[in-house]
Amino acid sequence: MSPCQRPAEGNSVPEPEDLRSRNGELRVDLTIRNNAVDGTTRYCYLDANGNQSPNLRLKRGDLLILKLKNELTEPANVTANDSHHHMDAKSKGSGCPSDSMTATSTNVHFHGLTVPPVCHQDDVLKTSISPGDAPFEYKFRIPENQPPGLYWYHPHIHGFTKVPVLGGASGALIVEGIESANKEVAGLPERVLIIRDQDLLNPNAPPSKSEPVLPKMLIDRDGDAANNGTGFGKPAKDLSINFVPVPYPNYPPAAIKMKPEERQLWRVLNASAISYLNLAVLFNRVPQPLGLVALDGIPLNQNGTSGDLVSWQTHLGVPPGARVEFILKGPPLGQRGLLVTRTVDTGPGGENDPNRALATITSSEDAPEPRSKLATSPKPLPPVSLPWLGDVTPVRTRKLYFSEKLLEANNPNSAVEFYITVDGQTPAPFDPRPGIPNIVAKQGTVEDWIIENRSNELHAFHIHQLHFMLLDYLGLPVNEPFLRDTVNVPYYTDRALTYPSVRLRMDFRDPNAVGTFVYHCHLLEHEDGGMMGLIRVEPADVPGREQTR
Ligand SMILES: [Cu+2]
Repeated sequence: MSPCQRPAEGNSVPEPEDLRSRNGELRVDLTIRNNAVDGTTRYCYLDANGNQSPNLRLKRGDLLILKLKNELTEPANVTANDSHHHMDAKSKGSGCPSDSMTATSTNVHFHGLTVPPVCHQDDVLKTSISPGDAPFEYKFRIPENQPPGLYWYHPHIHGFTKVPVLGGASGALIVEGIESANKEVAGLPERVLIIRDQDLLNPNAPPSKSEPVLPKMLIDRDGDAANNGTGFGKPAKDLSINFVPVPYPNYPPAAIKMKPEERQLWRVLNASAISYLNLAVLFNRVPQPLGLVALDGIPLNQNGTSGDLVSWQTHLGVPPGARVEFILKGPPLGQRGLLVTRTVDTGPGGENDPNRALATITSSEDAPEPRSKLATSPKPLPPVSLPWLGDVTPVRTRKLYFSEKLLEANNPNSAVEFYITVDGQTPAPFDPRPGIPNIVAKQGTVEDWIIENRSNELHAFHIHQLHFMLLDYLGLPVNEPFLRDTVNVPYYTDRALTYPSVRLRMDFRDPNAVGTFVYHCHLLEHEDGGMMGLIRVEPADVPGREQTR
């Protein structure tokens, strides 16, 4: 029997099983498995009861003990791009330290958590678990100062990240207590929605008859449908919502039921390997207000000055890896809503992310309540102990840039290398072996980083272990009152006078960020193709010696 069963299209959106900490501890046994279906490979995390991708729910300060068993087999759809990163599988054993990074080895990255980048916690550089190994134990505490919100887990073996994530290897980790950070969500029922992408179920189908006729479909260098800039046509990947597929070409929506005009907190993770989302909820085709309260796990009022901040938007852009948490008021009785993703212009070199439906929202008095509800009268969170990042003077400014290179300059169909380069260094695909950091920072400091995009497609900058503040976007100050861990960087065209960029304030103050870890593009075929760099955060200067710097 295939272990990674999936709901049928058009099904109601199931809620992932909740695994909650008790008495300050959550013990979880997960097995990662895969199976081939129609030329693609599904992946799943299964808990001891066979639930796929359970929600891990912990409070600040709780201990997570996660034992991971690897039961992977060789996937059917390893591409050239993935296999050219094959490393010497026999050089060192598995566990950690290990450099046996193969298509069947695995590990876990806890995206967004500020836990140390060390073995058995959140290291992805030296941790590799092979099939047949004894269960590998992850064990760490959710930091007391981790903002409450939506985080997630997924494998992070360099060169082999896209295939398992595209296959469904991802799940939510929720740090409880968002209602303590923002009273506006107190008492609301909450719903965890994980949007994943996957290989097209109907790759050879013509577009739906309801769509305008487009010029010939183009294929990009990765073999996906290239961005046509129209909002229509074949997408690069299909999407699913809590594993209910919504396949091209007709996008039969999944189903969500709500009580009439009920307010709920929707916690949405874009766990796609490469697909961007631009979410909207339509009633009678009219976009409804979405009350954004948190982004990338961080409450919008994180800087402490804005009270119970709710930012009302009609659409929310969500790059791969990012999260949005928003208040939605359901449709009145008798009206039907539609959760959609609007088209994202990924650039001339990007993939096609067209308009498509994800789920219908129907209202009825007897609609079941979501399983989880936020506390009605929460205790307020203790104030953040460190000064607001926006008020701290950076010790330096660095510039990094995303770029791409055809391996054969005159052959547009040749393989592509993907780089993220510190300005002044030589562009090179990420190589984990030498272990020489591209950047050395010091704990206790903050730095400003300018991230440029010198390629003609979007990239999503992500760094492990810490969050950053978005200072400028395309040269314009935004100075957001909250932090992110993943940010879109607009694409370059040769009509532009300068390379598009974002300016970020990087926070190296937390001692948990000491160590060696990575930053990369969260479009996983770019990451696998080399768009990753290494940073070492050194311990703070010994007190009393600081003046010698
Ligand atoms: Cu990228």
